[in-house]
Amino acid sequence: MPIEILQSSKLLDSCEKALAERYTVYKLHEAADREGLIAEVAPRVRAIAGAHVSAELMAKLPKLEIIANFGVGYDTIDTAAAKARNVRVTNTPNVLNDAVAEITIGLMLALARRIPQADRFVREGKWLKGQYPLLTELNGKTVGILGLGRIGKEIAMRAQAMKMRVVYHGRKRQPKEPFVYYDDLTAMARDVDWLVIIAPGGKGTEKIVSRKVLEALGPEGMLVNMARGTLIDEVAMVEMLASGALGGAALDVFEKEPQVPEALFTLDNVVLSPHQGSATVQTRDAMGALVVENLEAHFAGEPLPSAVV
Ligand code: 8YV
Repeated sequence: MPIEILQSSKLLDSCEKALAERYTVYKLHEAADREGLIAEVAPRVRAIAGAHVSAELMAKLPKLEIIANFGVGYDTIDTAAAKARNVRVTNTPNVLNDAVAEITIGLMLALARRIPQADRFVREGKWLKGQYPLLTELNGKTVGILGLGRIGKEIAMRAQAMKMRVVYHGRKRQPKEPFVYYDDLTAMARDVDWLVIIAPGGKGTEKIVSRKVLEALGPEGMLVNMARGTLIDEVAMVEMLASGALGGAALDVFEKEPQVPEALFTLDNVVLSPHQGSATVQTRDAMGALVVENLEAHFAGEPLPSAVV
């Protein structure tokens, strides 16, 4: 009898195919009658693949052994509840580091030189009537990285290639890293030209980029969020971008995405991106493969390639 698993969110075709070859998969995210499906399969489901798994859902699945999250960030999985129930949780680290780091630099350049706006300027025939404004460069500037983890380090390396000075803030100093460490985020924001957010989401980091931090970054400061919308006081950010109290922002993630505060749509000092940090075929394929590898290892009784619980 094949092992029965629940899929909790949309996955790549390659990943769904690999899962279907190995397991009997029930697609919860597509179910017209969600509760009906859960009640029917609950006595047999041993795994969940995908994101968004609450304590409530876990409580309905007495045979649940493992949740294989699609994504490095697992803030939509209640890991405390999983731990309490002896349910393992895995994520998809490392395979997305390069993709996220590349687009971070891309968005920084897009914001510094206002590349999307420049494209619109040409298309709208405005170049025929005048010059595009002179803007800024990355070289010579200081970037503060909030969260010098695996992706943060890849961003740091690429920022150095852009001739930027790198400093960082995180839970603790990493003595092996060559960059200056700030134990205070506001102090770092005051000293940098760019603040790049690449720390995990979840309760521990909610709104840590507060109004006070944004004020410290100031009217010349540039903000880049590649992590989760929850890390920023979004209301303060929108207000400050509109008033000029904050210089600019390149945003890949939002508090209630795909809903984006409409006030941002009219602002010229903002570059918006639809949560596409890891969104390349190559990287999403690798993330999907890691979801499958974790499940296979679990059911073979082998060590999990990337366990978080
Ligand atoms: C998402 C991400 O997983 O890995 C993460 O934490 O934010 C992304 O790679 C992706 O949006 C999944 O759909």
